[in-house]
Amino acid sequence: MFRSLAVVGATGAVGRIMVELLEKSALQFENIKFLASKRSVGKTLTFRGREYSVEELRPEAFDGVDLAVSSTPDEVAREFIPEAVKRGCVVVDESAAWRMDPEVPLVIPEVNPHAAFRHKGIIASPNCSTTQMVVALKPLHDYGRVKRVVVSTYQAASGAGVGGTKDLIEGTRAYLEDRPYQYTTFAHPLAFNLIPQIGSPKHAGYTSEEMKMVLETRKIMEDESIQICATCVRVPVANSHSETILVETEKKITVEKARELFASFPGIVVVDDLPNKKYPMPMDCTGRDEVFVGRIREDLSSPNGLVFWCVSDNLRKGAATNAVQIVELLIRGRPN
Ligand code: 2RA
Repeated sequence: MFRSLAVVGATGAVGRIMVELLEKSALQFENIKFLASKRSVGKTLTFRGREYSVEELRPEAFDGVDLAVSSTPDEVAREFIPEAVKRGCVVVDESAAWRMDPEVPLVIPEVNPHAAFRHKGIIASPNCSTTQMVVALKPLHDYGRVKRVVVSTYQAASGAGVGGTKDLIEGTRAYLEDRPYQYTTFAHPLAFNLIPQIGSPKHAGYTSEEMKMVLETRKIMEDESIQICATCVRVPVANSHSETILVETEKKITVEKARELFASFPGIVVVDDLPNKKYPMPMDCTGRDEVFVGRIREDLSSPNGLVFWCVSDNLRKGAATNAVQIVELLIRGRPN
């Protein structure tokens, strides 16, 4: 049914990883094309030993395309995705443009695969900070029903795009050489600093990034009663987001049980050995497709509280990997 594929935003940071993951996957397509903004037209891309020219993202580029996987800025996704759908193409979208549309399923394949098959042409992939948290919450929710979550994030510079990474590297260099640097992506210096704002002011003193963690989590978990308090912070880490997650469940989950639940859930790796200084760290998780958890302990201040540390590559499971897994899910077909 899906014979031809387009990768939209193929030359961007997430797009490049999508191409790499598709190349390594077992997926086969009769036709594949790579689309990007005018700026990238003429660039070439090698895919499974063949060279492809990057084509311009235009509505007509979707003629004859069955399936697209897309990573673009929100405004581009708002404009082009309806054009693709009009032409019979199913789009897996990494942007935030369509995530909260009630007609659009928001999917993490390990968590709510069934939702993907309700699509009307668009399937959205969640925000990076939401995805890793929800993967970790799902086994706890299935066992003990999650009632409340307090999460603080430590988000890497790469989450803000290539400009974010450049700001971190150049800003660090300038700081060490004691010369000024004009940050282009961040509103404040990131080197040797933290910025407790990601996104724009959105609701009651919370930012758009924090509200994504609240609203997207409830949509994916199909449970509007889950209470979530999020604080999102940009940290001077190159790649991979980290989170401290405090979860209160209806049924008590002991540390041993949590470890067992995490370890048996697909896509989660437990690294939890405090005496031997073993826990997930951004450097170790970069380039990996899983969600890593560690520092699992009881919350000493509440009867059914559990706290843990969660790290994942924001460009991979937080973006490209999840989108490609949705493509694999669609091709594999509905779970029984
Ligand atoms: C960030 N979560 O890290 C965003 C990217 N979607 O800025």
